[in-house]
Amino acid sequence: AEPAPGAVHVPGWLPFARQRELVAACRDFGRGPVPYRQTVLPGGGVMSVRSLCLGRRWEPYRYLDGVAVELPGWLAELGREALAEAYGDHGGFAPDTALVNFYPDGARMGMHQDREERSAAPVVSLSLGDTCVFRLGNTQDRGRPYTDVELASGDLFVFGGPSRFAYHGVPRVYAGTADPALGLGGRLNITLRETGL
Ligand code: MD3
Ligand code: FE
Repeated sequence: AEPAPGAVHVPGWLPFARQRELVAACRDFGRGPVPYRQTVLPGGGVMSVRSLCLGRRWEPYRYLDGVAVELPGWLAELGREALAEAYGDHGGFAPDTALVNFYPDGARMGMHQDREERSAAPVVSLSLGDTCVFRLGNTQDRGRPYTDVELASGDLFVFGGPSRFAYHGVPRVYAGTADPALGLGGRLNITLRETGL
């Protein structure tokens, strides 16, 4: 489905076994030198989401900047496969960073734009665990018009073209909606990007 120009939603793209592997990998990432942390925004607010950044970091994820954690090659490759699936061609997409966001029960992400990357390349998003409401807005402001889409475990979403610079957020996560066999309480989202840095 293409809820907005350049925004492509592929429900259930990841097979369940692959989802489980990704959940395990995200748990292992957090045992490394860069733990999941609540990000403090430039305005002083603290996000309820816990984030971990692999590979190249950009604002506001440059905390612990001295510590290098490589982006695994298999994860960058998964990003290319995802883009090929959504657009029919990966178009040379070469992600150099992965942002892993963990949403414990009650966590949300306010409406924002992702403008700190120095690249207009698409963003690949993979969802795991609890289903959420993802809100894709316009490029002007945080308000209407926007489109609400439910993102469930295994869903792929690619944001390219005009949607790349649209406001977006996660107003709600439905607690306890994940398959218990996934071994995850809450929601995980992995975004793969080119920072252009
Ligand atoms: C739409 N993450 O990390 S998914 C973020 O589910 C972020 O954790 C949300 O927004 C999450 O910045 C939403 C992915 C996403 C990422 C970048 C976008 C959606 C986007 C850029 C433009 C439009
Ligand atoms: Fe974002």
